[in-house]
Amino acid sequence: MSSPLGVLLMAYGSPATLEDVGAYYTHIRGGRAPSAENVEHLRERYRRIGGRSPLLEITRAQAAGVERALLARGVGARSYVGMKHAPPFIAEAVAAMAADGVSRAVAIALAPQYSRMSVGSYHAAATEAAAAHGITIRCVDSWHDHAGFVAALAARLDQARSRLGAATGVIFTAHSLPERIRSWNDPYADQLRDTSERVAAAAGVAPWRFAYQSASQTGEPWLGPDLLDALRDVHGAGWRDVVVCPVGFVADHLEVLYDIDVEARQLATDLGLRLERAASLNDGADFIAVLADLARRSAAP
Ligand code: FEC
Repeated sequence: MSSPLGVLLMAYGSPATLEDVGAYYTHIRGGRAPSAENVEHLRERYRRIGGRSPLLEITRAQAAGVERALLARGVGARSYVGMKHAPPFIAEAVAAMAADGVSRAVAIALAPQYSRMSVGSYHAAATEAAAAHGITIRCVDSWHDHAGFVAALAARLDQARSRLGAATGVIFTAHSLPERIRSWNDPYADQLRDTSERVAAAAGVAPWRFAYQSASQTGEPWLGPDLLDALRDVHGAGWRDVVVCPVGFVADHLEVLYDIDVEARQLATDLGLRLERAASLNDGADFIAVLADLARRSAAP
């Protein structure tokens, strides 16, 4: 019997407990320990979302869903979850594949728009680990324009708008990155705009804007405009309600549950703006079908 196709889903990673926040933050910073004050500040954000992020659990549910969807289409597959900044790390997931006898695999970073700084580093980790185990791996580069992905986002957006009124304006968001990625001709910003345009057209939205969220304080400029400034701006322009629709994230986690649901919502309340967030794709059947399609297409000879 031929060995199953390995499907590696890769996501950012999150601390398992509040005690792990310091080590996690140090890993994100490339091994440089943050100040005790900054660790405590981050810990407080996790406390505000219930003490831990649901990211690993959701990524595991997505992986189980993809495996089932591929098997249902006659593709013998086995799925694995690897994280960038916390256990189970990408290298551990690839080692598990090798132990299971997987010789060919597809890797999908759960970040739809490509940046060398984000998706590029997932791919580097997966490729290096696969080479060490003699596994042939294909990495899916970007899927910001996948029709099923666009439709799944448009459906969540529609549901959120129906809670406010059909004429509601929308702010699409994604994680910011340092502005220096522009000097690399990085496709990230263009792909974000492209996804936003497609979702706006599919859902028949007007007016809409795009804003970045979750920028870090690293001492260098990050891509803007920031979501909080965009909220002030649309309020100034006369909007009275708004749907925030994250197009760069595919799961509930800290940046959605805190940065939008707590921080942005608080500002909206202070401004007198009604805010709804489009639900995350998580392990919704429509999104699982997208991941299965990406895996199947990339695995094709
Ligand atoms: O739920 C969770 O526990 C994980 C939430 C989480 C996600 C996420 C996604 C992205 N990040 C991206 C880039 C950066 C860059 C830095 C950076 C820093 C942090 C910190 C936390 C954090 N990120 Fe993150 N990110 C998540 C969490 N991120 C916590 C550290 C505290 C802070 O600054 O807020 C700056 C690194 C440095 O300091 O050198 C750059 C990008 C994504 C979206 C793509 C992806 O999911 O991979 C890009 C989820």
